Amino acid sequence: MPTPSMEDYIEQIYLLIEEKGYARVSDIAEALSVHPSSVTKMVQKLDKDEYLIYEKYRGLILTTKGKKIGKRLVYRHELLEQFMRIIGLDESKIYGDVEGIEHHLSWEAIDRIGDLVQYFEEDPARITALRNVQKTNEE
Ligand SMILES: [Mn+2]
Repeated sequence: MPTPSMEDYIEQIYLLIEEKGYARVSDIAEALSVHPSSVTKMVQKLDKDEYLIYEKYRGLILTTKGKKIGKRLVYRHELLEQFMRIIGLDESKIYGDVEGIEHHLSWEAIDRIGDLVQYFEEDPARITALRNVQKTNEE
């Protein structure tokens, strides 16, 4: 299992490849606000653990294992953002809070949150009902 830090890298690399078709060390460093030398170190570790293949002058590609995990990590992040939006968290806090919790939930918790998101999205009246509770609690 990848550590939280490894998960952040795999997630970003997956997103970069999805968006641009490739992931350079400098792009990863910028996306994660870290020094390029930290990226190189981590990329070498991820290569060793077979999440990707890194060749210094040719860039990197995710292995099948890396792609599979990357896809799940991006899904998890997006699901948690949806969840935060449904519970009414202020938009400015959503990204930071998701980054803070995403590595610390079990996949079972993610699945159950998925059920909850689906429950609210199947009927917008449920969101309205929740907002009414929130309005009452504010008073
Ligand atoms: Mn994330």
